[in-house]
Order: sequence, then structure tokens, then C-alpha cells
Amino acid sequence: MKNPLPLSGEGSGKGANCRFTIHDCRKSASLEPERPFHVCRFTFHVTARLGNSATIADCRFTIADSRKNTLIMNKNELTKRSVDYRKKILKYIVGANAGHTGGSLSCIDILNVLYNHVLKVSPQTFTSPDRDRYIQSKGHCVEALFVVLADKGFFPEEHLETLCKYRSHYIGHPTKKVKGVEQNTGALGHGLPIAVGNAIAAKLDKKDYKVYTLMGDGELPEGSNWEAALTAAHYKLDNLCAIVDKNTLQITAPTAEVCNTDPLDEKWKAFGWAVKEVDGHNIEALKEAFDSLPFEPGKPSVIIAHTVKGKGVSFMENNLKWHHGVPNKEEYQLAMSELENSMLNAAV
Ligand SMILES: Cc1ncc(C[n+]2csc(CCOP(=O)(O)OP(=O)(O)O)c2C)c(N)n1
Repeated sequence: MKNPLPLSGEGSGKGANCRFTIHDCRKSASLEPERPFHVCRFTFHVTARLGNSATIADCRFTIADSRKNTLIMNKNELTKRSVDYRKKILKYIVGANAGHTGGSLSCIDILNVLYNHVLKVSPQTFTSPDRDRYIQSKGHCVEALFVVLADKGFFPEEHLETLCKYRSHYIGHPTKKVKGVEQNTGALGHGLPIAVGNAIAAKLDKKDYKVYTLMGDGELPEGSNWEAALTAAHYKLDNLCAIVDKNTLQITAPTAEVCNTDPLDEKWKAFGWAVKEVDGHNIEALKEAFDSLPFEPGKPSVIIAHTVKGKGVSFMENNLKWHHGVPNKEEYQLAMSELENSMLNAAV
């Protein structure tokens, strides 16, 4: 026997572009709504038929944007997800006894917004020629990428228990042997040129997909970045967005001391790019920046994201030691309790 239960919750999105699923968490199964659902601004109500023992507590709601095949999450959900990602980054770095802690924590909010709000890519569409491309040029921060890819279902999260272990494909830099990884990266300074090639290919093939690449501020003087920046402007690649994770620290010293790239906005503008600067930990600001792409028609776009290396764990923030530091047991516990506290604050 099935009982109709009135369910309600909150989400975000515009009605016509949303699809609604209810999950029965006990069975990990999706349940179809009984009749077309009604989306009214940011609140929705639905009546669904559930198994007779289901209660509202067994259910969680997701609204998906069917154009992008991504979930639409509100600010609170995304904020909580960032905290969760940070905890997982630390967990797997500790398990591997290796990893790039500070830079993974600085870029995770950007990855969160990309994968949960922006990118038209999923495990089901990863081989589609129409998928959006994300190339992580700062490949050393692979732990951030791996926890997000696991969360999006590209592979089971348990795989990350093999991180940096003998014969595992989950190594310290992205490799295409892992589902969801577009390009092998880690030798800095090569993600942007690859992204430029992808964006040119989209134009030649008359495809609508977009190309995104994430770079570190310390990485900018490396490889063929500036040659690629010129090329992107020359070919008017307004389907390309570069994000600079400007946490101002390199591997051994502040970026400004190793090889100064400031004033960064003026450099990109001089190279023919449209520039926006945002707080790279402000979920709403990141969403707004991505939602307004391209910043100028006929120009590639760059988001300069001002971030904090080690963000979220007080003793790791702005401290070079944590570029690839691994927390010991006490430090790990302290970090986790700080993150759990911020999760509670995010829930308020
Ligand atoms: C071509 C190349 N040179 C040097 C390195 C070693 N390396 C790894 S991370 C890093 C610092 C990069 O700084 P940044 O891009 O600012 O990274 P983040 O601070 O965001 O971790 C360096 C020099 C490398 N991976 N590739």
C-alpha cells in the first residue's frame, strides 16, 4: 500500500529549467513525483507517492537543471558542501601521507561552484563531444579535484583510499586513467594552452561547449601560459574561461618574491582578456561571475579569485608550511573539529 505524503523544501532555479527528483535514502532510489511539480520562485511543493514506511526524514530533495544535467543547490547547500569537501581533502591526504593541502583548500570553493553549478558534465556525459571541459592546470592540487569527482559519481569514493598507494591510478597529479579527468597535468604552465586548443576546436566544430581551466598565481610564469593567453585573444575565444586561484603563495615563498605577476588584472587586460576579480571563497560571488560569462563578447574571460592558502583551517591559513604539509594526528583532529564547527555555522 502506498500513501501520498505532502513534502516541501527549498531549492533554487527557474521552473522551466528544473527537474525534480526525490531520493529514498534507505534504498538509494529515485522516486518520480506523482504529478508535475510546481516551482514558485525559490520554494517548491510536491506530492509524491512513497512506500508506506517512508517518512519525510528518509527523503532528500534535489532540483536539477536539465540543460546542464547539474543539481541546483542554494547557497547554504553549497557552503556545507565546501566544508564537507575540505574534510575529505584532509582525510585522504592523511590517508596517503602526502598531498598538496594548502592549495587544495584554497581552490575548493571554485571547484564546488564549477561542478555543482556551472559545468555541463556528468559521469553519463563524460564521453560526449558536447560536454564542457574542465582542465585543472594546477594539477598538484589533485586532492580537491578527486573529492569533487567522487562526490559527482565519476568513481566510488572508496577509490580515494588508494591515493598515492602502489599501483593506484589515484596519484599525486591528475591522470586520464581516472574517470572525469580531462587532461594529465602537474607540470605547471600547460593547462591554459590545452584549454585554448579545446576552445579553438569547439569553434571549428561549431559546438557550444565551454572550456574552463584553473591556474595558480605561482604557476602563471611557467610553461606557455602567456603565449596561450595571446592566442586566446587573437582567436576571440569567448567560450574560454581561465580562473586564477590567487592565494599569493608559491611553493617556498610568496609569489611576489618568486616572480611577481602584479598588477595581474592589467596584464590580462593588456593581453586582450576580459577580467573579473572576486572573493574566491564567496559562493554567491563565484556563481555570479560564472553566470555572467563571457564578460565581453569576442574575448576570453579570466576570473581572478582572491583566495587564502589553507582556507578553512586556522593554523594552515597563509602558512607556507602547508603547501604540501600533511597534518599529524593532533593537527588532523584539530582541523576536523574546526571544520565541523564551521559546518554547524553554515547550517544556521
Ligand atoms: C613546470 C613545473 N615547475 C615546478 C613545479 C613544482 N611546483 C609544484 S607546485 C608549485 C608552486 C605553484 O604555486 P601556485 O601555482 O601558486 O600553486 P598553489 O599555491 O595554488 O598551490 C611548484 C613550483 C611543477 N609542478 N611544474
